[in-house]
Amino acid sequence: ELLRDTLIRSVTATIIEAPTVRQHKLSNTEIAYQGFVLARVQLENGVVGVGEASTLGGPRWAEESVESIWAAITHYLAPALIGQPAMHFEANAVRMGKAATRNFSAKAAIESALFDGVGHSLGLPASALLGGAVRDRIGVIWALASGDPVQELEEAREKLRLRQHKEFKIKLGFNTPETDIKRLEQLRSGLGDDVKLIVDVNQAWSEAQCIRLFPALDELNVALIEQPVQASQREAMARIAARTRIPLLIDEAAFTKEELASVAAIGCGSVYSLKLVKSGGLLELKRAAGVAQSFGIELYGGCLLESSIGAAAHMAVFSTLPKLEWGSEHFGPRILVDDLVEEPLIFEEFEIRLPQGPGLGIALDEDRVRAMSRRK
Ligand code: MUC
Ligand code: MG
Repeated sequence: ELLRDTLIRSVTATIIEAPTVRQHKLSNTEIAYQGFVLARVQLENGVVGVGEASTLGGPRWAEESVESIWAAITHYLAPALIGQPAMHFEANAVRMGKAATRNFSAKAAIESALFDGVGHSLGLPASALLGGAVRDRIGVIWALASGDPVQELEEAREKLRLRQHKEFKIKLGFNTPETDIKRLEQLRSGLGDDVKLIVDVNQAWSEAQCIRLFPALDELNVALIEQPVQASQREAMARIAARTRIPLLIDEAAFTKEELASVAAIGCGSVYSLKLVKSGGLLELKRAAGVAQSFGIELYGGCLLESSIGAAAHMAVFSTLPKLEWGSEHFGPRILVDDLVEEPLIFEEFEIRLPQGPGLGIALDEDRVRAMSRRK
Protein backbone atom coordinates (compact mmCIF):
# COMPACT_ATOMS: atom_id res chain seq x y z
CA GLU A 1 0.00 0.00 0.00
CA LEU A 2 2.63 2.50 1.14
CA LEU A 3 4.93 1.43 -1.68
CA ARG A 4 2.14 1.97 -4.19
CA ASP A 5 1.25 5.36 -2.69
CA THR A 6 4.79 6.56 -3.01
CA LEU A 7 5.51 5.49 -6.57
CA ILE A 8 7.19 8.26 -8.54
CA ARG A 9 4.67 9.93 -10.85
CA SER A 10 6.79 12.73 -12.28
CA VAL A 11 10.16 14.44 -11.97
CA THR A 12 10.48 18.02 -13.20
CA ALA A 13 13.25 20.62 -13.25
CA THR A 14 13.13 24.42 -13.08
CA ILE A 15 16.04 26.81 -13.57
CA ILE A 16 16.21 29.54 -10.92
CA GLU A 17 18.30 32.69 -10.89
CA ALA A 18 18.57 34.14 -7.38
CA PRO A 19 20.40 37.46 -6.86
CA THR A 20 23.07 37.63 -4.15
CA VAL A 21 23.46 40.51 -1.71
CA ARG A 22 26.93 41.28 -3.10
CA GLN A 23 29.42 40.03 -5.66
CA HIS A 24 31.03 36.77 -4.59
CA LYS A 25 34.48 36.17 -6.08
CA LEU A 26 36.49 32.98 -6.49
CA SER A 27 39.74 32.38 -8.32
CA ASN A 28 37.91 31.05 -11.35
CA THR A 29 34.49 32.72 -11.33
CA GLU A 30 32.46 35.59 -9.96
CA ILE A 31 28.74 35.74 -9.27
CA ALA A 32 26.07 38.37 -8.65
CA TYR A 33 23.29 35.79 -8.68
CA GLN A 34 23.14 32.10 -7.92
CA GLY A 35 22.05 29.53 -10.53
CA PHE A 36 19.96 26.70 -9.13
CA VAL A 37 17.90 23.91 -10.60
CA LEU A 38 14.89 22.99 -8.55
CA ALA A 39 13.87 19.33 -8.82
CA ARG A 40 10.30 18.41 -7.97
CA VAL A 41 9.29 14.77 -7.58
CA GLN A 42 5.59 14.09 -7.44
CA LEU A 43 4.45 10.83 -5.84
CA GLU A 44 1.23 8.88 -6.44
CA ASN A 45 -0.14 10.12 -3.10
CA GLY A 46 0.10 13.70 -4.36
CA VAL A 47 3.08 14.65 -2.19
CA VAL A 48 5.71 16.74 -4.00
CA GLY A 49 9.29 16.40 -2.74
CA VAL A 50 11.77 19.16 -3.59
CA GLY A 51 15.53 19.23 -4.01
CA GLU A 52 18.05 21.71 -5.38
CA ALA A 53 21.14 21.56 -7.56
CA SER A 54 23.53 24.45 -7.08
CA THR A 55 26.06 25.89 -9.55
CA LEU A 56 28.46 28.80 -9.30
CA GLY A 57 28.59 31.10 -12.29
CA GLY A 58 28.09 28.50 -15.02
CA PRO A 59 30.12 25.33 -15.63
CA ARG A 60 33.25 26.73 -14.00
CA TRP A 61 33.52 25.56 -10.40
CA ALA A 62 32.51 22.14 -11.73
CA GLU A 63 31.45 20.97 -15.17
CA GLU A 64 27.70 21.12 -14.53
CA SER A 65 25.66 24.19 -15.48
CA VAL A 66 21.98 24.92 -14.85
CA GLU A 67 21.32 24.05 -18.49
CA SER A 68 23.14 20.70 -18.32
CA ILE A 69 21.47 19.84 -15.01
CA TRP A 70 18.06 20.68 -16.43
CA ALA A 71 18.75 18.50 -19.49
CA ALA A 72 20.15 15.59 -17.46
CA ILE A 73 17.09 15.57 -15.20
CA THR A 74 14.53 16.08 -17.93
CA HIS A 75 15.90 13.74 -20.58
CA TYR A 76 17.77 11.02 -18.67
CA LEU A 77 17.21 10.88 -14.91
CA ALA A 78 13.44 11.48 -14.82
CA PRO A 79 12.63 8.71 -17.34
CA ALA A 80 14.80 6.28 -15.32
CA LEU A 81 12.72 6.89 -12.18
CA ILE A 82 9.10 7.27 -13.27
CA GLY A 83 7.00 4.46 -11.79
CA GLN A 84 9.66 3.40 -9.26
CA PRO A 85 9.02 3.29 -5.50
CA ALA A 86 10.41 6.55 -4.11
CA MET A 87 11.58 4.91 -0.90
CA HIS A 88 13.89 2.52 -2.75
CA PHE A 89 16.65 5.11 -2.41
CA GLU A 90 19.57 2.81 -3.17
CA ALA A 91 17.89 1.21 -6.18
CA ASN A 92 16.93 4.63 -7.51
CA ALA A 93 20.54 5.81 -7.15
CA VAL A 94 21.66 2.77 -9.14
CA ARG A 95 19.09 3.56 -11.84
CA MET A 96 20.33 7.16 -12.02
CA GLY A 97 23.91 5.89 -12.21
CA LYS A 98 23.02 3.76 -15.22
CA ALA A 99 21.16 6.62 -16.91
CA ALA A 100 23.95 9.18 -16.53
CA THR A 101 27.59 9.14 -15.53
CA ARG A 102 28.78 11.80 -13.02
CA ASN A 103 26.21 14.68 -13.28
CA PHE A 104 26.40 14.78 -9.49
CA SER A 105 24.37 17.95 -8.88
CA ALA A 106 21.48 16.71 -10.97
CA LYS A 107 21.39 13.35 -9.17
CA ALA A 108 21.73 14.93 -5.74
CA ALA A 109 18.83 17.30 -6.42
CA ILE A 110 16.59 14.36 -7.27
CA GLU A 111 17.71 12.25 -4.32
CA SER A 112 17.09 15.23 -2.02
CA ALA A 113 13.57 15.47 -3.46
CA LEU A 114 13.03 11.73 -2.90
CA PHE A 115 14.02 12.01 0.76
CA ASP A 116 11.79 15.07 1.09
CA GLY A 117 8.82 13.33 -0.54
CA VAL A 118 9.19 10.08 1.36
CA GLY A 119 9.76 11.97 4.62
CA HIS A 120 6.54 13.91 4.08
CA SER A 121 4.67 10.72 3.22
CA LEU A 122 5.85 8.99 6.42
CA GLY A 123 5.84 12.04 8.69
CA LEU A 124 9.58 11.65 9.32
CA PRO A 125 12.50 14.05 8.91
CA ALA A 126 14.99 13.07 6.21
CA SER A 127 17.65 12.78 8.94
CA ALA A 128 15.64 9.93 10.50
CA LEU A 129 15.76 8.09 7.17
CA LEU A 130 19.54 8.63 7.11
CA GLY A 131 20.27 7.05 10.46
CA GLY A 132 18.98 9.68 12.85
CA ALA A 133 20.37 13.04 13.93
CA VAL A 134 23.13 13.12 16.54
CA ARG A 135 23.07 16.96 16.60
CA ASP A 136 20.47 19.56 15.69
CA ARG A 137 22.77 22.56 15.15
CA ILE A 138 26.19 23.04 13.60
CA GLY A 139 28.73 25.88 13.80
CA VAL A 140 28.63 27.84 10.55
CA ILE A 141 31.46 29.70 8.81
CA TRP A 142 30.90 32.84 6.67
CA ALA A 143 32.86 33.47 3.46
CA LEU A 144 34.50 36.83 2.75
CA ALA A 145 34.73 37.14 -1.02
CA SER A 146 34.28 40.68 -2.30
CA GLY A 147 38.05 41.17 -2.48
CA ASP A 148 37.78 44.59 -0.79
CA PRO A 149 39.25 44.25 2.70
CA VAL A 150 37.47 47.37 4.00
CA GLN A 151 34.08 45.99 2.96
CA GLU A 152 35.05 42.53 4.20
CA LEU A 153 36.03 43.80 7.64
CA GLU A 154 32.74 45.61 7.94
CA GLU A 155 30.85 42.50 6.84
CA ALA A 156 32.72 40.23 9.25
CA ARG A 157 32.17 42.62 12.16
CA GLU A 158 28.46 42.69 11.42
CA LYS A 159 28.31 38.87 11.45
CA LEU A 160 30.15 38.82 14.78
CA ARG A 161 27.87 41.51 16.20
CA LEU A 162 24.75 39.57 15.18
CA ARG A 163 26.30 36.41 16.69
CA GLN A 164 25.70 34.59 13.37
CA HIS A 165 29.28 33.76 12.43
CA LYS A 166 32.59 33.88 14.28
CA GLU A 167 34.75 31.93 11.83
CA PHE A 168 35.56 33.14 8.34
CA LYS A 169 36.69 31.62 5.05
CA ILE A 170 38.56 34.04 2.84
CA LYS A 171 38.49 33.39 -0.86
CA LEU A 172 41.91 33.86 -2.44
CA GLY A 173 43.42 33.46 -5.88
CA PHE A 174 41.54 36.06 -7.94
CA ASN A 175 44.25 38.64 -7.19
CA THR A 176 48.02 38.33 -7.13
CA PRO A 177 49.39 36.43 -4.13
CA GLU A 178 50.93 39.67 -2.85
CA THR A 179 47.53 41.36 -2.87
CA ASP A 180 45.99 38.29 -1.21
CA ILE A 181 48.55 38.37 1.62
CA LYS A 182 48.08 42.13 2.14
CA ARG A 183 44.31 41.64 2.28
CA LEU A 184 44.71 38.81 4.78
CA GLU A 185 46.99 40.95 6.95
CA GLN A 186 44.35 43.68 7.02
CA LEU A 187 41.64 41.18 7.96
CA ARG A 188 43.76 39.58 10.67
CA SER A 189 44.70 42.87 12.27
CA GLY A 190 41.15 44.18 11.99
CA LEU A 191 39.52 41.10 13.48
CA GLY A 192 42.12 40.31 16.11
CA ASP A 193 44.06 37.16 16.88
CA ASP A 194 41.20 35.06 18.25
CA VAL A 195 39.01 34.85 15.15
CA LYS A 196 39.43 31.63 13.21
CA LEU A 197 40.38 32.33 9.60
CA ILE A 198 40.63 29.75 6.86
CA VAL A 199 41.46 30.37 3.20
CA ASP A 200 40.23 28.82 -0.05
CA VAL A 201 42.58 29.25 -2.99
CA ASN A 202 40.32 27.36 -5.43
CA GLN A 203 43.26 25.74 -7.27
CA ALA A 204 44.93 29.03 -8.19
CA TRP A 205 48.50 28.54 -6.92
CA SER A 206 51.41 26.51 -8.22
CA GLU A 207 53.44 24.27 -5.93
CA ALA A 208 56.24 26.87 -5.96
CA GLN A 209 53.84 29.63 -4.94
CA CYS A 210 52.56 27.46 -2.11
CA ILE A 211 56.11 26.88 -0.88
CA ARG A 212 56.77 30.62 -0.96
CA LEU A 213 53.43 31.77 0.48
CA PHE A 214 52.47 29.24 3.15
CA PRO A 215 54.91 30.63 5.75
CA ALA A 216 53.07 33.99 5.49
CA LEU A 217 49.74 32.20 6.01
CA ASP A 218 51.26 30.48 9.02
CA GLU A 219 52.39 33.87 10.41
CA LEU A 220 48.80 35.06 10.09
CA ASN A 221 47.60 31.99 11.98
CA VAL A 222 45.46 30.62 9.15
CA ALA A 223 43.77 27.46 10.46
CA LEU A 224 43.12 25.63 7.21
CA ILE A 225 44.14 25.97 3.56
CA GLU A 226 41.57 24.76 1.04
CA GLN A 227 42.52 23.36 -2.36
CA PRO A 228 45.60 25.51 -3.07
CA VAL A 229 46.67 23.74 -6.29
CA GLN A 230 44.90 22.34 -9.33
CA ALA A 231 42.62 19.42 -8.53
CA SER A 232 44.50 17.16 -10.93
CA GLN A 233 47.92 17.91 -9.39
CA ARG A 234 47.65 15.30 -6.67
CA GLU A 235 51.34 14.64 -6.16
CA ALA A 236 52.06 18.37 -5.83
CA MET A 237 49.25 18.65 -3.29
CA ALA A 238 50.68 15.72 -1.32
CA ARG A 239 54.15 17.29 -1.33
CA ILE A 240 52.92 20.62 0.00
CA ALA A 241 50.70 18.88 2.55
CA ALA A 242 53.83 17.16 3.84
CA ARG A 243 55.80 20.39 4.22
CA THR A 244 53.22 22.79 5.65
CA ARG A 245 52.28 23.20 9.30
CA ILE A 246 48.70 24.13 8.31
CA PRO A 247 46.25 21.31 7.49
CA LEU A 248 45.08 21.19 3.87
CA LEU A 249 41.37 20.94 3.11
CA ILE A 250 40.63 18.73 0.10
CA ASP A 251 37.86 20.19 -2.06
CA GLU A 252 37.90 19.98 -5.88
CA ALA A 253 40.58 17.22 -5.79
CA ALA A 254 37.99 14.64 -4.69
CA PHE A 255 34.44 14.46 -5.99
CA THR A 256 33.60 10.76 -5.59
CA LYS A 257 34.48 8.65 -2.59
CA GLU A 258 36.82 6.65 -4.85
CA GLU A 259 38.66 9.85 -5.78
CA LEU A 260 38.78 10.67 -2.10
CA ALA A 261 40.35 7.29 -1.32
CA SER A 262 43.02 7.92 -4.00
CA VAL A 263 43.97 11.37 -2.77
CA ALA A 264 43.79 10.28 0.87
CA ALA A 265 46.11 7.34 0.18
CA ILE A 266 48.86 9.65 -1.08
CA GLY A 267 48.32 12.24 1.66
CA CYS A 268 46.88 15.23 -0.23
CA GLY A 269 45.28 16.64 2.90
CA SER A 270 43.94 15.96 6.35
CA VAL A 271 40.44 17.46 6.12
CA TYR A 272 37.74 16.78 3.48
CA SER A 273 34.96 19.10 2.32
CA LEU A 274 31.69 17.16 2.02
CA LYS A 275 29.33 18.44 -0.72
CA LEU A 276 26.31 17.00 -2.48
CA VAL A 277 27.56 18.56 -5.73
CA LYS A 278 30.58 16.23 -5.47
CA SER A 279 29.04 13.07 -4.01
CA GLY A 280 25.87 13.08 -6.10
CA GLY A 281 23.47 12.06 -3.36
CA LEU A 282 22.75 12.01 0.35
CA LEU A 283 23.64 8.36 0.81
CA GLU A 284 26.89 8.80 -1.13
CA LEU A 285 27.70 11.87 0.97
CA LYS A 286 27.45 9.71 4.08
CA ARG A 287 29.66 7.08 2.49
CA ALA A 288 32.24 9.75 1.54
CA ALA A 289 32.32 10.73 5.22
CA GLY A 290 33.03 7.09 6.07
CA VAL A 291 35.87 6.87 3.57
CA ALA A 292 37.43 10.07 4.93
CA GLN A 293 37.19 8.79 8.48
CA SER A 294 38.72 5.47 7.60
CA PHE A 295 41.82 7.40 6.44
CA GLY A 296 41.85 9.51 9.60
CA ILE A 297 40.75 12.58 7.63
CA GLU A 298 38.64 15.15 9.47
CA LEU A 299 35.31 16.36 8.09
CA TYR A 300 34.21 19.82 6.95
CA GLY A 301 30.59 20.48 5.92
CA GLY A 302 31.07 22.18 2.54
CA CYS A 303 28.63 24.13 0.38
CA LEU A 304 28.17 25.61 -3.07
CA LEU A 305 26.08 28.58 -1.90
CA GLU A 306 22.84 26.63 -1.75
CA SER A 307 19.53 28.21 -0.75
CA SER A 308 17.73 26.85 2.31
CA ILE A 309 16.59 23.89 0.18
CA GLY A 310 20.08 22.60 -0.59
CA ALA A 311 21.35 23.64 2.83
CA ALA A 312 18.55 21.60 4.45
CA ALA A 313 19.54 18.53 2.40
CA HIS A 314 23.15 18.90 3.55
CA MET A 315 22.03 19.47 7.14
CA ALA A 316 19.95 16.28 7.03
CA VAL A 317 23.15 14.33 6.33
CA PHE A 318 25.57 16.39 8.45
CA SER A 319 23.27 16.02 11.46
CA THR A 320 23.72 12.24 11.32
CA LEU A 321 27.54 12.16 11.19
CA PRO A 322 29.06 11.02 14.48
CA LYS A 323 31.96 13.40 13.85
CA LEU A 324 32.05 16.72 11.98
CA GLU A 325 35.22 18.30 13.34
CA TRP A 326 35.14 21.57 11.35
CA GLY A 327 31.42 22.31 11.39
CA SER A 328 29.88 23.68 8.22
CA GLU A 329 29.88 26.64 5.85
CA HIS A 330 26.22 26.69 4.83
CA PHE A 331 25.95 30.46 4.75
CA GLY A 332 24.25 30.23 1.30
CA PRO A 333 20.73 31.07 2.52
CA ARG A 334 22.12 34.33 3.94
CA ILE A 335 23.88 35.50 0.80
CA LEU A 336 20.68 35.46 -1.26
CA VAL A 337 18.57 38.59 -1.49
CA ASP A 338 15.54 36.30 -1.24
CA ASP A 339 15.55 32.66 -0.17
CA LEU A 340 13.38 30.13 -2.02
CA VAL A 341 11.49 28.87 1.03
CA GLU A 342 8.81 30.25 3.30
CA GLU A 343 10.91 29.98 6.44
CA PRO A 344 14.66 30.11 5.82
CA LEU A 345 16.97 28.02 7.98
CA ILE A 346 17.69 29.61 11.33
CA PHE A 347 21.14 31.04 12.10
CA GLU A 348 21.72 31.86 15.76
CA GLU A 349 24.54 31.82 18.26
CA PHE A 350 27.04 31.15 15.46
CA GLU A 351 25.24 27.99 14.45
CA ILE A 352 22.84 26.87 11.76
CA ARG A 353 19.90 24.82 12.95
CA LEU A 354 18.67 21.57 11.46
CA PRO A 355 15.14 22.40 10.31
CA GLN A 356 12.47 20.43 12.12
CA GLY A 357 9.51 18.80 10.43
CA PRO A 358 9.05 16.02 7.90
CA GLY A 359 11.28 15.53 4.85
CA LEU A 360 13.84 18.31 4.47
CA GLY A 361 11.79 20.45 6.87
CA ILE A 362 11.29 23.32 4.40
CA ALA A 363 8.37 24.63 2.30
CA LEU A 364 8.84 26.32 -1.08
CA ASP A 365 7.85 29.95 -1.38
CA GLU A 366 6.03 29.43 -4.68
CA ASP A 367 5.71 33.15 -5.43
CA ARG A 368 9.41 33.75 -5.09
CA VAL A 369 10.23 30.60 -7.03
CA ARG A 370 7.99 31.81 -9.83
CA ALA A 371 9.52 35.29 -9.73
CA MET A 372 13.07 33.91 -9.94
CA SER A 373 12.40 31.14 -12.49
CA ARG A 374 14.19 31.61 -15.77
CA ARG A 375 11.82 32.06 -18.67
CA LYS A 376 13.16 30.35 -21.76
C1 MUC B 1 34.23 26.31 -2.71
O1 MUC B 1 35.16 26.17 -3.48
O2 MUC B 1 34.39 25.92 -1.55
C2 MUC B 1 31.89 27.50 -1.06
C3 MUC B 1 31.94 28.62 -0.35
C4 MUC B 1 32.39 29.64 -1.18
O3 MUC B 1 32.57 30.80 -0.90
O4 MUC B 1 32.67 29.12 -2.40
C5 MUC B 1 32.19 27.80 -2.42
C6 MUC B 1 32.92 26.82 -3.23
MG1 MG C 1 36.43 25.25 -2.01
